[in-house]
Amino acid sequence: MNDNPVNAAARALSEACPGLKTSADPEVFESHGQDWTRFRKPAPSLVVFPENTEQVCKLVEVAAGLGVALVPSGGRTGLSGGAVAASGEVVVSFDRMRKVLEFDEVDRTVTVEAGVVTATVQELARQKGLYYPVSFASEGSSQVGGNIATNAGGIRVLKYGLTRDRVVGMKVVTGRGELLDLNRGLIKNASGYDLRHLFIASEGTLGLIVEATLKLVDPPLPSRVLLLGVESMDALMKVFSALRSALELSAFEFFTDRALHHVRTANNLPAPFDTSCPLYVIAEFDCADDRGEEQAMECFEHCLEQGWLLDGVISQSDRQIEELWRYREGISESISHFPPYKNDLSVRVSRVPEFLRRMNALMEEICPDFEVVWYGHIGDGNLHMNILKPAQLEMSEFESRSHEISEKTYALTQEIGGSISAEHGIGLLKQPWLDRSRPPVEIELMREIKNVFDPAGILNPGKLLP
Ligand code: 2HG
Ligand code: ZN
Repeated sequence: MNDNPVNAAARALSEACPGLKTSADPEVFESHGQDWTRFRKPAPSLVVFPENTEQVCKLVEVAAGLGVALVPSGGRTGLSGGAVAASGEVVVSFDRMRKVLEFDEVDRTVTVEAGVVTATVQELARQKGLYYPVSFASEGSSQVGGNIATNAGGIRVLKYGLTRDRVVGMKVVTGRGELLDLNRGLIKNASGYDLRHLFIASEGTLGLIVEATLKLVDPPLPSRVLLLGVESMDALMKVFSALRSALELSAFEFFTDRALHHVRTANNLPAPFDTSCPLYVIAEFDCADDRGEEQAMECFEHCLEQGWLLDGVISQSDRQIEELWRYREGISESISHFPPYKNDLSVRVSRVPEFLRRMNALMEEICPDFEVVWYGHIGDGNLHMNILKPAQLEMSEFESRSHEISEKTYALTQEIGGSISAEHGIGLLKQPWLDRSRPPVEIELMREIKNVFDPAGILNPGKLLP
């Protein structure tokens, strides 16, 4: 470690926390100093690996005293730079806090440390005959603490809600080093401000989540998946209404022909059916018996007759369900090498067609030379817009063009009453545009809240808030 002031502070921090595992290995800096975004070079001064809550409390207390900035780090699958340490911060990894602490059969809850991987919670629920419904492509490496810090969504929000809806208890260490034990697994708790919800989606700026109690649900009924091709957004919304009234939908996702092209090329997948369509829908629904399938087929026929559908398939087995989902779940990875400039936009579901129509016109006007790939959780009004970097364009030039595009995209999103982040968070990358989603009075209140919980300003500085 060079002896500049940042490194000296990191060393002082490590000396004041005996027993705390640390690493100054450049490879660990590279792996733990960033998330899945590739727009900032990782440059932490130290990576620390606490093993229990006491160590986290001590660490925060010492860091606050020394004025050392901490960047909490989970599975590092974030897409907004929320876990990037690019300015000599100390990264706090939860990789060594992976204990499943308790399963309560009566409460139907599981209590885990922050570093437990999402898929582990899903598997544990399954073993207990229950279900943890938060599901997304990075569930195999994302961690519970990170899910809570960003209020992770995914593909089953339509039926089961967001991570926020699963958290019934949480232990968190504030920027003052105090340990809060919030809500304690209660269903009803009308005793004033529910601080738990302040920490959900706070992106590590108010406290470090060390433990969570998550509510599980009944196991889902057997399901079926429809992969459908449609001509237009208006037709897609009509199909959504029809399916929603006839079936118990657990997911309703969309992607464009460009997205299909990339996911097929990257994974060598066959065309899902003969007809080429501009837009595709993947809908999953509960289907306990033959009657469920009949209802789905009747609805499918009705949509075809109305001219809303161009083509489609229905899964015939669990294996085919997995195969059909690959067309949607593999998209993000299939374009990651470009790299893409990501946008995670949300509008009210009723305004999706207008938004997409106006966005497409805007992209045509301001960046006809860029390939724009759309997909997302359209049943929740959440659209992922990925702008792909042309191979010959320098990264810096691509970033500055993407910023210009963001200005216009977010102005339109604001006009439509939407949000510039639906489920990926604001982080470092979207921070300059927070005021496109939140009015000045709210940002000021957020800043005051930040000061209450983190008066020394050491928790994930530069993220979320200006
Ligand atoms: C998804 O829904 C993820 O696939 C990633 O949220 C979105 O790649 C993206 O932009
Ligand atoms: Zn998503």
